[in-house]
Amino acid sequence: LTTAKIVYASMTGNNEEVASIIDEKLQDMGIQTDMSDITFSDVNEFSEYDIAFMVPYSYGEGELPDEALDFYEDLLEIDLTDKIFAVAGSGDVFYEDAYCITVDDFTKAFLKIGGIQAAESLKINLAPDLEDIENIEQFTEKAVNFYEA
Ligand code: FMN
Repeated sequence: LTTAKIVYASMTGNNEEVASIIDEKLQDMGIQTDMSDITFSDVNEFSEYDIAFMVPYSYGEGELPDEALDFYEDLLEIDLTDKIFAVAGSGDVFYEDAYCITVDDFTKAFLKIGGIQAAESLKINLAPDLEDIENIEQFTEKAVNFYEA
């Protein structure tokens, strides 16, 4: 596994930060990365990388973020059979049942199109604190080492 694609959706920066932590960890592990904002990303890019990371925020108590709608619909139209993927995202525990619901939505979407989940989906409350950073790094490492585990 040598290359990774990270797509994030972030309005106030928390998920961009989560994506950056994943990106840095991957680079530390010697993996070539490409990180992009969902608005400027195409679902077909995932096919060109060994592992796919998705990092969305959650909004509107269960609705997808507006700028994630097209991407999500497009994702369901492609075939990512046997592509390993991992989803992490920051939401707000205030939303209780809808906490990080978009993380769950994308996890289900990747599974539906044949993806192999490389790490348990990770939910982060608001801006990542020190413990979250550690968890994000572990999540990243676990995903990358999926086939070695
Ligand atoms: N967080 C959730 O976990 N579930 C939600 O349903 C949800 N709805 C939101 C609706 C509104 C109007 C706003 C302003 C925030 C909502 N959030 C929800 C919280 C954001 O997902 C959270 O603040 C997140 O960290 C923002 O990420 P960002 O900084 O990358 O934009």
